Amino acid sequence: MKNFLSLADVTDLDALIQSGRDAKASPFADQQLGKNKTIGLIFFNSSLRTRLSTQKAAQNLGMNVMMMNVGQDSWGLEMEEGVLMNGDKAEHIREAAAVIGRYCDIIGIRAFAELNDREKDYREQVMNQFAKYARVPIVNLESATRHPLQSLADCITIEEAKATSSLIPARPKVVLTWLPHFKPLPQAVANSFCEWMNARARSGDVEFVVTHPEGYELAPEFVGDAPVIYNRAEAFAGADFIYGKNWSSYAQYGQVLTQDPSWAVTMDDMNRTNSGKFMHCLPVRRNLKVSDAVLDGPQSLVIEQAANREWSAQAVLKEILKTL
Ligand code: SN0
Repeated sequence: MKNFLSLADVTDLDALIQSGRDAKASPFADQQLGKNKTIGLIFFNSSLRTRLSTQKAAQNLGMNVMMMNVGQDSWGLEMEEGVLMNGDKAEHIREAAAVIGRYCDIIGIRAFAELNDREKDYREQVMNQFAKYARVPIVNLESATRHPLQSLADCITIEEAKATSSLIPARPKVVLTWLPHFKPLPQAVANSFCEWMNARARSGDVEFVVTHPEGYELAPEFVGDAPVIYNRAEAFAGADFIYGKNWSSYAQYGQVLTQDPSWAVTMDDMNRTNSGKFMHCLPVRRNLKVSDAVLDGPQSLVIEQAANREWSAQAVLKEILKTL
């Protein structure tokens, strides 16, 4: 694997999921692989799981880890080409990426959607500029449009649940449901989840449906062939996994169109599923998006899902290290 920017960088998804599960069973089996190799983790936005799980995964592989918060610890970075740099950004991505690439064997980058200009966000400028100028492999730690390490952890979590519960069928029904929130959030987690679940649906490993209020349609390239069911109760019926996420509108880009509290997931909703499990990438705002009872009950997989971020990062770093 040369870069890990999206699902397109994965040649064998089944093998990558298995590699994550193998890492979980035997975390230090590849300690020599990353010896004397350095990963730089560059954050333009806040992080809890991504930061800690990627650091841990790299250390499990014997790597050295460096971290930086752009803007706080470093100079503000200019991403545009050919501009007069007389604003607040003191350093250009051309130099910054090239220099970080000289210190690091792999660079992980988190740069959320700004949610002002759809064309700009969906062009993935930050990720692409790093990939262009760093000259070392780039790992997406959540970009403007995707969060593939999360999606891989979600795949691992679903396969693990299938393997450990006789109640979950071989081809479970997985439902992505929109949740209410007062703040405009990126579409990245939902986009990626669709991209990866559509692949899992094509290989016969899940049945995948999406439900959200009208106006919250995701970009067509991410929804793909997944059925979109506006009737929430209909979508939840018979579900084995409910995957909750808030996102802002793609059509009316970055807007909060409704905060309808009836879209928050409660025990009444879970009781309408097939003894379904609840998933969320975290952070989650309790009782705004999901009730305490759902998060604290046996149906919640959110902590295991977050734990699996370590193994998804380890599987990806291992694939990249093998090519260095
Ligand atoms: C981010 C998002 O993309 O939705 C990161 C998820 C991994 N989530 C948030 O920004 C939540 C912020 C909030 O105030 O609830």
